[in-house]
Amino acid sequence: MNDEVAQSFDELADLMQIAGGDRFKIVAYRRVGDEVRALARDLSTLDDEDLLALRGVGRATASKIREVMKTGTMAKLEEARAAVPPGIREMTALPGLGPKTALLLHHQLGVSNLAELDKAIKEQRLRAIKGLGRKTEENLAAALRRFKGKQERIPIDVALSVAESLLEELRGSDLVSEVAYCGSLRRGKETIGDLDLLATGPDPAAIMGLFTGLPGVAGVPASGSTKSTVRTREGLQVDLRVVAPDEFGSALQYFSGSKEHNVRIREIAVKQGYKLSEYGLFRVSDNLKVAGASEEDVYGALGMTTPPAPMRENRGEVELALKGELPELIQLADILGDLHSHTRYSDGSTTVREMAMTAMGLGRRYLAITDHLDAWVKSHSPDTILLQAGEIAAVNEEFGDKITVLQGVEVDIGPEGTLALPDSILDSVDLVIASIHRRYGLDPEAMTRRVVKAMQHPSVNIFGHPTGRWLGSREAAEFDLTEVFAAAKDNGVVMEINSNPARLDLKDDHIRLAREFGLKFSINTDSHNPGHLSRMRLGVGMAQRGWVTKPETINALPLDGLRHVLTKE
Ligand code: DGT
Ligand code: CA
Ligand code: CA
Ligand code: ZN
Repeated sequence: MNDEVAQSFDELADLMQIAGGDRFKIVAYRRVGDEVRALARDLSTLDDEDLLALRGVGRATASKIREVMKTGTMAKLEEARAAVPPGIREMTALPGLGPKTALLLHHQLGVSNLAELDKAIKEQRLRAIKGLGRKTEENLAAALRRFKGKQERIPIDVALSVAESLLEELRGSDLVSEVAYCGSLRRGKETIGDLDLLATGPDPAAIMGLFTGLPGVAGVPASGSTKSTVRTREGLQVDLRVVAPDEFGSALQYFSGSKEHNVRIREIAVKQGYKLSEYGLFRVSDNLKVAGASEEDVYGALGMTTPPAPMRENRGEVELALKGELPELIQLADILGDLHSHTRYSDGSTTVREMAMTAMGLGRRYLAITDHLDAWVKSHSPDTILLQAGEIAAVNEEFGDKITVLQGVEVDIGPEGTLALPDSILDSVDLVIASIHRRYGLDPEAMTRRVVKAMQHPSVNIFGHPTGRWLGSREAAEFDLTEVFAAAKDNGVVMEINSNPARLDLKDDHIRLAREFGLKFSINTDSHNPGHLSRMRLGVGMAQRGWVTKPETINALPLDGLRHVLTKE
């Protein structure tokens, strides 16, 4: 609460400064901001007398503080927001560009948004202004480059945690009756362009005030009475729309996308004599609204079951929904264990016991430790495997009724398709993941031969992070997926869906192809520390985008069923 109030006063002071308001008031508001921020107690615990005792707080200011606490904004702030062009406010979100400079640029160069600022910098027009100079121009150019870089697509894990903290703030307010995220995040895409939030509540303008003033907000490119756009500290752009309760479902449907899915659904609506928009499903003949409050109502009125959001890419889900034959997708709650993790025996951060305790806390019934043991075995001795087996046995002794730790290895597939550990070791462990970690760039034929050969090794259970893609830095390796999937099927090798947000490998299209071959999947976290163990949901999201069901997921099996799969009959 204190932060929110302090920020409102900071923003008010910034805006008044841009607009050329009373200097004494501006200084006074800044002081109130500082005072409130420095307060040890939460504002909500202060009575009027306490408030008035704060330095620089008189009756008028005290009532402004109360106003922000009650509504999330204040009339004076809204007035100031309306008086300053949104582009100028956006400019002040740029590090190193305060209201004074923004105003100077506006008056001297006619620059009134970031795009115009970019142009002015490129034309070297800033350095000519008295009080700015070449150095400031260069600094702002650098800040702008960083800022633009941040506007690129954001990894899903970052977007998800931003969305969750925004949702928590909004849910915590009496102003908000219902709030949800939609767009590509709800569909579980691996990267997110911008975040789309949807809310309902009796006073939309007050929700907007609350939203644009949230602590994580670094800039407000646009704000209106039912739609605002903010930029968070992480550089993520977030749209919030407030709709009426009887539009929440149709708006959720619309803004969840994908666009391609929506186009199909709207065609179906038209064929049936309806018109579908974010405001609801309307009968064309008399404009009667037939659905809108929930997504199920909308799809139901069109004679369809509701496709889970990750399926909504117009890849055949519409036809299945019309027939009522949508698959039951794997859910996070179905996952019983995790089959890929690392400890100090290779590049993990901690011990078998620590990893097991965290996995147990997440409700996992089994955890495979799959260290890269080739280096150990080379530099120490094959006894390493026994040493680790002993450690695992002790942990199983301690926690055995709650979680079972399996001993596995993640073995490197060499350029020729041979495995980097002796057969005696591969034979002795519970499970073998074979992965490529080096030499991704072989020509596609050589890559295919390499992978197929590895699949044929009788000890290999799982093909780890199959294509080796690393989002933003390494493309998927090129090989013939159909040949590899066929070989995996012949040899009982399971495909990994790796939950590392930089990998998410296999990806949706490849998963769907693998499913056509009848392959099974293991959704793994590839954890290198205990914190990684909770990224399972990212892998489950990717599995859902590939339409994976529970029977296709080996780590949804109880332990004895899993062991059966691992022994390959
Ligand atoms: P992103 O933000 O690039 O990761 O992807 P989305 O899917 O979140 O796309 P976004 O934010 O542009 O729009 C959110 C949803 O709103 C989108 O999935 C479908 C809907 N939408 C937006 N523009 C259009 C449009 O022109 N036509 C239709 N049918 N739907 C749209
Ligand atoms: Ca979006
Ligand atoms: Ca959007
Ligand atoms: Zn690994």
